[in-house]
Amino acid sequence: MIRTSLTDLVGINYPIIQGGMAWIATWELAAAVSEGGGLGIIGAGNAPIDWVRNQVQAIKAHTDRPFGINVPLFSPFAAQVIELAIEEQVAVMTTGAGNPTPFIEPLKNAGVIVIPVVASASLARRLERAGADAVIAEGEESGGHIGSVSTMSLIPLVTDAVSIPVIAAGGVGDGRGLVAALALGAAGVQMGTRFICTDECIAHANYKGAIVKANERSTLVTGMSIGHPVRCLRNPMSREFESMEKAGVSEEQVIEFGTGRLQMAAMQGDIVQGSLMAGQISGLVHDIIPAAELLRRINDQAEALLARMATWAQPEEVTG
Ligand code: TUI
Repeated sequence: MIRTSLTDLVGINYPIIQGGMAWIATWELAAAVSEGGGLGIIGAGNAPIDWVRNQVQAIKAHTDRPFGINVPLFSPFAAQVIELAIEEQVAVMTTGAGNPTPFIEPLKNAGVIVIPVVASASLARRLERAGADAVIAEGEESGGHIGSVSTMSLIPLVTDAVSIPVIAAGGVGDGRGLVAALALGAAGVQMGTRFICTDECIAHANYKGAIVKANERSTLVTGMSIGHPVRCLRNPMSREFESMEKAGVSEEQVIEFGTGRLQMAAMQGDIVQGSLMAGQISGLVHDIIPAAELLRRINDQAEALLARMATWAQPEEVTG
């Protein structure tokens, strides 16, 4: 067992949490991750509040273990999702794509653990002061909406900036990634892309297949021109998006072109015209397995690696 300040804070077996991916991280995946000993997260995305409420009811019927809800703060329903987390006494609330300061106090007063996603050390510092219980530091290797600093640089910068637990995200897909994150000072990891390729994830088989097929050069970043960079797999849709941006089309046209594309890929399996949000770690994903098996595999790989690495440091030989 790898026990860290994250496993203690949340009450989980493995220091691994699942990313709150819109349209993809439904109760089925979240329940499987929580039952498997990690922290499952329901991704609220832009979904209306009734959808989120149904998801919470469903997961409660399938697991007694702690789980969380994620909401990107640009969702028109963000405030209602946070109210729901309070009402339903959800264990953990994670937020993305913005500054959740106004929501921290009400959540904490209700006993909800608050873990915002940050892409900078400065926001991490501000959120620690505002009462966040931990932060997820997400590097630009991640899929979906991203910041501009790599995980390798961001994690030590954030761990130096705050004393609350830091969870590393972006470019983590196996036990080596977990050990690397711990070495950089993190208390655990969040993985998104890797969890898409599990049996319980409801994402369309075509989406999972595209990730399994991908290599390290398969992703690109769209939406930079509208201040909303999103990493996704290269396909006809993202290449067209890229050329529209290069040609300097208007912000309205870019937004109109991009809207609804994630749902097309995740639900309908349209891997040509849909947006396949995924991280650079896609190249490392080779199979689709149950979430619990994935958690065990990553833990076992990390434990073996830690044990091996402990033998590397040799005491200085005394000579003469
Ligand atoms: O939120 C994410 N990733 C996401 S949300 C999302 S939903 C979507 N659906 C359709 C089209 C486009 C998006 C897809 N991917 N990750 C968490 C994250 N948060 N990454 C970076 C940040 C972040 C960036 C800036 C957090 C805070 C921040 O602060 C700015 C500020 O206000 O200081």
